[in-house]
Formats: sequence, C-alpha cells, structure tokens
Amino acid sequence: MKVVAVPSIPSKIARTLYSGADSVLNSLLDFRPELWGLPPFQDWVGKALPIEPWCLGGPVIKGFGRGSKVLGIPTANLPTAALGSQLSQHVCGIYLGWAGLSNRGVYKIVMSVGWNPFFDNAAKTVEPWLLHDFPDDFYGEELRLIVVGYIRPEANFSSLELLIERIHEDAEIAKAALDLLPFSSYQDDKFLTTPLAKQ
Ligand code: ADP
Ligand code: RBF
Ligand code: MG
Repeated sequence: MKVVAVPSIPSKIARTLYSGADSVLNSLLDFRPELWGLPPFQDWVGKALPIEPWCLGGPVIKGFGRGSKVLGIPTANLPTAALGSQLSQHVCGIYLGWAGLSNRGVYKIVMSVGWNPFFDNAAKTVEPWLLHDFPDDFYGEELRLIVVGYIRPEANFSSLELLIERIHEDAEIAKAALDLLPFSSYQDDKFLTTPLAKQ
C-alpha cells in the first residue's frame, strides 16, 4: 500500500514525523491521483482548481516593502488582523481571482497566501498582484478580492531569479484560466464594487 500523508500540523515538524509516508502534502488540493496509478481528477480548469469562492477586503496597507523593490512584483497588502479566522482557514498556496478597486475597476489577480518560505516571514499574509499596469500606487484605497481557484503550494527556491520566474508563470496561468468558466463569471460579482456602507 502507498501512503500519502496530509498532516494538520506545521510542515517543518510533520516532515520528520511522517518520514515513513511515500509523500507528505501540504493539503489535499495537491493530491494528484495519476501519480499513484489512479484516474486523474476531472475538476482542474486550465492549470487551476476551482475552489469555493473566498471574499475578502479592506484598505490597502504597507507590506514588507519588498514586492516592487526586490522582486519587481508589487503586491497590495491587506490588514490581516481584520481577516481573523478567514486567514487561518485557508490553505497556504498560490491562488487566482478577481480584485475590485473602488473608483478604478475590476482586475485579474494572482495571489500568494502564507508565510513566503523564501523570506521565512513571521506572519501569514495574503499578497495579491493585480495583473494590470497602474500609473501610481493606491495605498488606503478599499480593495475587494474574490479568490476562485488554486494553482500550487508555496515553495522555496534556490535563488531569487527562480522565485521571480515562477511568479511570472503563475501570472500567465492566472490570466489564461480567468478567461474560462467558472472563474470568469466572478468578475461581475457585486462584492467587488459595492461600497462598504451598502453591503
Ligand atoms: P508593500 O510592501 O508596501 O506592499 P509593494 O512593493 O508590494 O509594497 O507594492 C505594493 C503597492 O504598489 C500596492 O500597495 C499598490 O499601492 C501599488 N501597486 C501598483 N501597481 C500594483 C499592482 N499591479 N498590483 C499590486 N499593487 C500595485
Ligand atoms: N514566496 C515564496 O516564498 N514562495 C512562493 O512560492 C511564492 N509564490 C508567490 C506567488 C505569487 C503569485 C506572488 C504574488 C508571490 C509569491 N511569493 C512567494 C511571495 C513573495 O515572496 C512576496 O510577494 C514577497 O515576499 C513580497 O512581500
Ligand atoms: Mg506588497
């Protein structure tokens, strides 16, 4: 019998505890039956897996000051304290979805959720990259996100260049998948554009 472990405890500890398993996964989202001689799941759309949509929002705040400067990839950070248990309920990984910015419009996003192993952050954050060129920044503006699909687990990389290359691949996957159903339908969701008071 083959054993795939999906521990509910932090992966650093789990790796040693489950060394007897044939594979240790971060979540069941990463299970690929075809690697074990089983028929593949049929629910992937493009290179992304539809998930129960996750709505979150808040004012854009300062992040680690790294996105644009170190990676050339800006990520609009949200205050995580206000998200409460939402954040702990979601599996770390790379996701795709839609963003609404008050007074600007609706945009495709690719987003990292987690501890960013490459930088070994002390906090779990959400880091959406809006796939659009903005002429200026938008700190303080209300940002709404609907996260609709999963792409891959968070990973570590042996160099910054490899991390950047992978994030650009994620962006291409997100751009293509978000044109397909069911992902495309969420761009019209009222949550993205409804002012706070009217919700
Ligand atoms: P920080 O560490 O403060 O989050 P970043 O270098 O990650 O700084 O840049 C993010 C900021 O850049 C956002 O808060 C936003 O104001 C601005 N910005 C400009 N273009 C984009 C974009 N395409 N996606 C996300 N943020 C963007
Ligand atoms: N950081 C990691 O350490 N590992 C990753 O696999 C990873 N993937 C990312 C994917 C996307 C689409 C984005 C936008 C960011 C990703 N990052 C990852 C996070 C990146 O390290 C983060 O945006 C910077 O640390 C800026 O705060
Ligand atoms: Mg950022």
